[in-house]
Amino acid sequence: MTPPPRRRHTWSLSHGRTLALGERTLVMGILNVTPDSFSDGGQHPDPAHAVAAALAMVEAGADLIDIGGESTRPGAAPVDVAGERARVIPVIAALARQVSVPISIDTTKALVARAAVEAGASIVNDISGLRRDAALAAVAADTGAGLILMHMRGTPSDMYHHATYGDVVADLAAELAWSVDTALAAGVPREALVIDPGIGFAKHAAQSWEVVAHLDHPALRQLDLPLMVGASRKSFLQAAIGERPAQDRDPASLAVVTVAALAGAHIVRVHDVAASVQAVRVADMISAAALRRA
Ligand code: PMM
Repeated sequence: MTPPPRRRHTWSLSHGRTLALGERTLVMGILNVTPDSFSDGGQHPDPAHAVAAALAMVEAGADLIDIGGESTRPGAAPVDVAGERARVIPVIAALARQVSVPISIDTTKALVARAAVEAGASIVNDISGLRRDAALAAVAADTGAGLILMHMRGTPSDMYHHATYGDVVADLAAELAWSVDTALAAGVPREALVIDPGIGFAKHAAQSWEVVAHLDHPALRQLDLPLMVGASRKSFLQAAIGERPAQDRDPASLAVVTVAALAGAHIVRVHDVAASVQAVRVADMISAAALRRA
């Protein structure tokens, strides 16, 4: 087994920061401050509780923290700008004062993204790949924030109606290319961009497995951008391990983290940070050993 050599990038973030990508696999810890996320909703009754959870993830080795205030669970109640801001901004502001790792805001709304960057976030994570709110690209352009462009179709409530593909990875790469072009046209520098195939979003389980199996697909590599992969606790894992509640899917999530790191992912987005840090260190060792012999 010879993993593909991972391309190195310098990720340009707001507040004058940069992050080296590709030297080792980075771990992004997930902090959902929602009452109803499928994997960890309702865990943080107040901002102090959420901040403590984020600090524990940093202590466990998280390289980044991703904070979200709107559940992406199909059928979840929508939250308006004011409601989403009220959930995430106090947590971001408090956390930014206490940690040096970059904070990312998981939102599709430009107004939430701008407030989050002003409060100290340096990355915007848009699961819609600029399809929900065109103004979000301008926030990244104006503030210099890093911008994660994830692939999905439709909205979380109707996305499975759109899950028809020829070659799922080639198709999602072509649609990510649209997101990339849209970001560049709005003035976001290429160095600010990271792409994400959006496992589980507008993809049935078999399609998500196909994405996991082909993260090194030429169509994705041709985009020549850093790759982030998020499979943690997602329902497609149940095709392998049987029906289990989300919080019991961490061992399966870890197996995908390892595969993604070996396939060249630059960042993995996870709930179980401590275990994932060990898994990516193992994968990085294997990659380095394989490349020495290649
Ligand atoms: N998955 C969820 C939410 N946001 N963002 C990116 N970039 N990639 C993902 O795979 C992704 C995401 C799903 O919900 P969760 O926060 O409960 O894992």
